[in-house]
Amino acid sequence: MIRSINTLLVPIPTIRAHKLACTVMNEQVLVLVHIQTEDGYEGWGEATTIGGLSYAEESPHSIKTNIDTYFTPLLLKEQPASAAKAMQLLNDHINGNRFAKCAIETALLDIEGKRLNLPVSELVGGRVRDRIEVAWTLASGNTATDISEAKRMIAQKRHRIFKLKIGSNPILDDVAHVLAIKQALPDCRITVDVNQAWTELEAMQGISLLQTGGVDLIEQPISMRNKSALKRLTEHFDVPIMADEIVQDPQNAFHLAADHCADVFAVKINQAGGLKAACLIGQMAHLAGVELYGGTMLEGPIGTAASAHVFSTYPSLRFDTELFGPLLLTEDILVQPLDYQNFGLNVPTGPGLGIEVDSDKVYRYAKQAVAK
Ligand code: MUC
Ligand code: MG
Repeated sequence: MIRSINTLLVPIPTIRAHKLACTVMNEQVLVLVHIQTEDGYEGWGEATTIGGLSYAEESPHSIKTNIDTYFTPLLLKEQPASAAKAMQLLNDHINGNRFAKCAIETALLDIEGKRLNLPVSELVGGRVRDRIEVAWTLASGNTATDISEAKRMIAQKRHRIFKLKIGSNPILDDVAHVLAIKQALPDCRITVDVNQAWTELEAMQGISLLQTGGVDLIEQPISMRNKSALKRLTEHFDVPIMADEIVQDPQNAFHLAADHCADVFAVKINQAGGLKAACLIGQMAHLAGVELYGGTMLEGPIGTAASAHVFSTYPSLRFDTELFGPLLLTEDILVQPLDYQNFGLNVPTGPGLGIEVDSDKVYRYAKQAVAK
């Protein structure tokens, strides 16, 4: 029986300003869900998004309000006996709110895994890899700073794949920035993420220049509302085009995969509406011949661990992952940090998510944020 569900907003400063086309982040507000059961188990989930409402339609505050007002009373009243039954109940009674649903499912799977003494990866399909490679996003806004940051990451064996955030400057300026970085790091895979900022015509110009300059992957160049243009770009260019914001729930992902609207899907557990939904998207994409990339909403360690469990089950992860969220934050909330080594992350092996949350610290930070 579920005894309590607490939703906490935990703001943590980033190590530097993180500049995207849609926002500049100086802190990340982690949305954490803590579920406790009558028989003494506890589970944690996370529903973090980016830049308030600038990235997605759920904000940290809407997620907390909706969980507290609608999800929690429903779950406490119905007492679903498993994470699967809980998700069926939530999907029957609550429209949308995929981020909030993901946090609840994560916490319930964490409990289920602890109860069964199995890692979450085994509950959502079974892991086929224990380690995943992790890209880093260069988003300081300055070319020279980005190059020295990348060189530091390579020297520390932290990252050797880099993603650049573009779209907020004139196209030729952005292209010059990217190509300067590609030339400085010729052996590294370089992705650009435009976060929907270009029109189709701008994308034709921008991608053509980036392709000639040897850029390896182009992420969500145009609006998520323009599926047919994404398909046209995918067909037109040799450089792989990756869908991100447009990949939402499994049903929409099914149509995108069947129509081959992109060469690669960036899958995010929150955007998918949960861990099993993200697994389903990965399996469908694979069957349709779409390559996979493990995306992040810049979650802290709870969402990152949950994502790692999911991506560990993908039959192929050709474009690796970007599960670096915890490394962008100035504070950790785990007793033992996640195990980043040798350009990757080792997927936790313990029961549930395989992590121990420092709950005193988390509750203290959440309280301090309310008092401000
Ligand atoms: C996005 O659009 O992919 C992921 C990495 C990063 O820096 O921003 C996010 C969001
Ligand atoms: Mg993206």
